[in-house]
Amino acid sequence: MKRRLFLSIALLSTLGLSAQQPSISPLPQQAEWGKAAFPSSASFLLVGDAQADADAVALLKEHISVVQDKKAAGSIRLTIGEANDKAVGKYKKLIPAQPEGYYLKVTPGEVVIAGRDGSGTYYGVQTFLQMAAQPQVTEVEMKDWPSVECRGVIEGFYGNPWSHEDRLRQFDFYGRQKMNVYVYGPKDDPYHRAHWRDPYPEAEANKLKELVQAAHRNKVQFVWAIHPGGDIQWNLKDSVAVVSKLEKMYTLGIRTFAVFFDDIWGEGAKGDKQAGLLNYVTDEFVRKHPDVQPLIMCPTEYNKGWAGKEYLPTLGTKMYPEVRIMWTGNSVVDMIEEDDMQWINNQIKRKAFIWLNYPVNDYCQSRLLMGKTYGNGQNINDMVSGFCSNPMEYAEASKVSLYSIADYTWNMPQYDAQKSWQRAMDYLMPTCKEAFRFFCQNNVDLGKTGHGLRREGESPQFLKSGQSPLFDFMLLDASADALLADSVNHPEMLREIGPWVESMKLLAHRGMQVMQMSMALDKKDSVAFIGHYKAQASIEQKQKAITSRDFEGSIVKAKPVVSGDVITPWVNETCANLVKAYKKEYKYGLDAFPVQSIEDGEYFIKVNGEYLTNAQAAADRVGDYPVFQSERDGINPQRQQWVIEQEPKTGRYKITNKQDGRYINEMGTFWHNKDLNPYDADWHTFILTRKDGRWSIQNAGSAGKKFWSRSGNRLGNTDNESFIFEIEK
Ligand code: LOG
Repeated sequence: MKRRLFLSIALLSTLGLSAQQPSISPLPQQAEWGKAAFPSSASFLLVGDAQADADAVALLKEHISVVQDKKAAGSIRLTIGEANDKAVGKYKKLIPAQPEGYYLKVTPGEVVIAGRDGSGTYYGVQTFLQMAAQPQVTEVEMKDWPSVECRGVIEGFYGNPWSHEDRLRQFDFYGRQKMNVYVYGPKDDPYHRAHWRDPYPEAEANKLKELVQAAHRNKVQFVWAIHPGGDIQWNLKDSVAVVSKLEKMYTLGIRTFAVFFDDIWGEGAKGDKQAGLLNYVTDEFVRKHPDVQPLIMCPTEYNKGWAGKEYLPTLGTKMYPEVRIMWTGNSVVDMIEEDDMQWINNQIKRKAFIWLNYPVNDYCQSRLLMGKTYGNGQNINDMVSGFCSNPMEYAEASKVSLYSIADYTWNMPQYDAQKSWQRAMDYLMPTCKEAFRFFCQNNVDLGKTGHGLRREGESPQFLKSGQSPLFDFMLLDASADALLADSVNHPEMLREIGPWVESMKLLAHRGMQVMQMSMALDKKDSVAFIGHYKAQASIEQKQKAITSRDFEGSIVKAKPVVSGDVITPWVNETCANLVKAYKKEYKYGLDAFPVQSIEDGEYFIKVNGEYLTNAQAAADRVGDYPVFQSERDGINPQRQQWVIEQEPKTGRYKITNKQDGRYINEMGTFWHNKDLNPYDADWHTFILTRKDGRWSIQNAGSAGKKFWSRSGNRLGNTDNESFIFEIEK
């Protein structure tokens, strides 16, 4: 076969007729393509279908036309089955040895789909169906198998859990993309975490049961996780409570379970106790059900940054070796590389099960992470026991990255992040490709966050065309319109990204107004300048009013930001600079601009005559706080001097200490560590209001709306506005 195919490829290419090689995703491990074999409208005579994996056969029959009569003219023989089935006996040696592998052969008169096991056959069918989606099915001999044993998704974020329909759509998608694990652990499902001891109410239990069946139909293991660490007591009663909850979940059809201890402290965080519980559950539950898989656990010290000396080795030595241990990498949000795997595997004496915190956006909710999935090592497949991605609460939008997670975990050595990203976008929005790609390119970076991950390449087109930015704004506007119009074809996607699309449109309009401000200033037309300034301000108001997930009971209501790394700051800064330039030359219309309540400068901040003082100056320290002191500091007066300046981006005020430049955060604490906790205008800025000669200082932006108070000898927070601060030169 091989030689014949080779010959025909050579012949075809000399004739210039080489057949279109279908693009299969995930990329198969080995494939030799030939010429067109038969039209995909062909009908098939099935052989072996009675013994073969039932899900695989059902899937196949859903998509192809089948004839019963052996002699039906023109039909193609399709042989299907697993390694030990008689029907595929002839091909047994050709089937890859790896679990879930398959052998697929297409010739003009025949198709063979032979799996190592049921999943293998199922994946062979998935590949064949991708080939049959082209007008012609192409000749091929293929051997394919996964690089990573457990590949998939962990619904493990804070915020609105996915809906039932979201999950059903996910499972179909995982089946098609050959992902085989879904871990259920939404932080805000009360029966997973806060009320882990309680059983699900009947209606919810029934829905879960339906989900489990849908997952299994798609060859996806449904893993249910319990998160007991917040209030667990290390006694028999609570160990029994865990087991009996798992027993209940078992009756819903679940066969793989996980126990999470992330984001807790105190008693629940003890490694030896956790290991003891996992061993107990293994003895009393897992080993009593032959069809239950070994447990998966998420440790408390789940990344290197948080790992002390004892905790992980304790798990490594005390917990049964079959228990799989999750790991997020060198930090909470990190991409995974070979050295990192060596380190953790050595600590825990087993292969870590990766919990990749990407594209999860629960800690940067204003951004959608639609960019390329890159940065994971391509040689770690044998060092992991699983690789799962924690996505966004936006299920459909997450598929851009999840598609690549599937590509990466199925065929790790040949993973191409850029190509995979492009295929993902086109696959998800086939009727609106250009606009969707453009949208994704403009929603890439996370901005500065406590976790530090950044994503490169946002808005690559911006200001690069050599044309006026007006051109970029027109493109943003037109793409937004195209996407909104496409909501008929992709209602789920548009429901999720809609607020960002709207925001993108308004950003474009605002950008256009700012361009006109600039032109008005050039022409010295103050009336036009003020007109466009007001227009952009009112668009900005509209933009700020957009809220995602604005429904009753919503756990997270996000304020969308588009191109938060490139275009949004450009528009803000350009606008602020134009206003500054205008103010220098013109008097007309000045009251259109926000009033600056206090001039930029250096001030003393006092309460009852006592000075707010930076007591232990040190530019690189975080976590200490300024205190009130009755004496003026005659030696280092800068310790009591505060630089107050208006942030052009937000119009609010930044407060830093003159001595060491550290800023005060919303808790009245110094927080300045350029690497970990960079200053962020959206977080650590304040609103200053004056009444009767004294000031109130209010948190703003993401820090909420509390007012500063005095609490003992330091700053505190209160809900009530009080004008207690004296701010003086
Ligand atoms: C949580 C996770 C959350 C993620 C990103 C783990 C193991 N736990 O910091 O639920 O979605 O980070 O915010 C986490 O990652 N804690």
